Amino acid sequence: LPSVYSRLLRDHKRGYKAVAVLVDPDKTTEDQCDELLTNALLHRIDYFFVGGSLITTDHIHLLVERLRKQDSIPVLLFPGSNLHIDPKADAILLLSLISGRNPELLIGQHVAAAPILRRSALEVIPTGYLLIDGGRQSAVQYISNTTPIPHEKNTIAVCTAMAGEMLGLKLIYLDAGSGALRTISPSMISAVRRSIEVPLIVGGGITDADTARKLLEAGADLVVIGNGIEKNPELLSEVSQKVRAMNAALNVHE
Ligand code: 1GP
Repeated sequence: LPSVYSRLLRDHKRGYKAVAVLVDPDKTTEDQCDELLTNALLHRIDYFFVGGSLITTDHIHLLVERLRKQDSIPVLLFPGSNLHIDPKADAILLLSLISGRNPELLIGQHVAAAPILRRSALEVIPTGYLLIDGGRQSAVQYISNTTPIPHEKNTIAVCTAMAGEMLGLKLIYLDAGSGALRTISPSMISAVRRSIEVPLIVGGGITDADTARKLLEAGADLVVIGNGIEKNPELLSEVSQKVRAMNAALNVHE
C-alpha cells in the first residue's frame, strides 16, 4: 500500500479534494465509533483523525483498533501530547505548533516521542500546525499556552506556513480550533495556498457542507470535521456528496 503521505501528496498534485472525520475519544463511545465507521465507509470519507488537545478517557487504543478493522480509510493520530501515541494507527501527524512560541510543542514533546515512534511501525508525517483565532478561546489555545494568529492576519499565517515548509515540514494544518465560531477565512486559505507547495489541511468550526466546499475551493486539500458531525450525523453524507460533486466537476477521481 502507498504511504499516507504519498497519497496526500499525489491528491494535492492532481487537485483531488478530501475530507477527514475527527474522532475525539472523549466524545465518542465504542458504539458511536462503530456507527461512525459504517457511515464513513458508506460515504467514502478519506481519512480518520483521532485525537484532541486533552483526552481524559483511556479508550483511544480501543477506538483506533475498531477504526482499523478496515483498510480503505487510513487512521491518522492527531495528538495533543505524546500520551496520545497509539502504535496501531496507520500514521501520526507529528505536529509542531509553529504559530506558537511554546518550546514544548515546537520540539520538547517530539524529543520524548522520538524513541517511541522509532520503535513503532507508525508512518510519521511532520506537520506545521497553525492555530488561528476562531472567535472564542479554544481548548488547544488554553492547553497549549499559545496565542493564536489573529483571524484576519493573513500575512502572519503566510510567513509562518512558509517558514514551516522551509524547515522541512511536509504538511501545513490551519486550525481555528474545535468548535470555532468562525472557520479559517477563504482569503487566508488562498493566501497560504499560493505561498507553499505542500498539502494544506484546514479545520475548526465547519458545520455545513457549503462551508466545506468554500474552504476547499479557496485552496485547502483536505477539510477536517469533528463537532459538526457529532452534532448532526447527516453532515457526513452532505459534505461527502458536495465534495464528490466538486471532484467530479474537476474531473478528478477517487
Ligand atoms: C479541530 O480541526 C479540528 O482541531 C476540527 O474542528 O471539531 O470544530 O470540526 P471541529
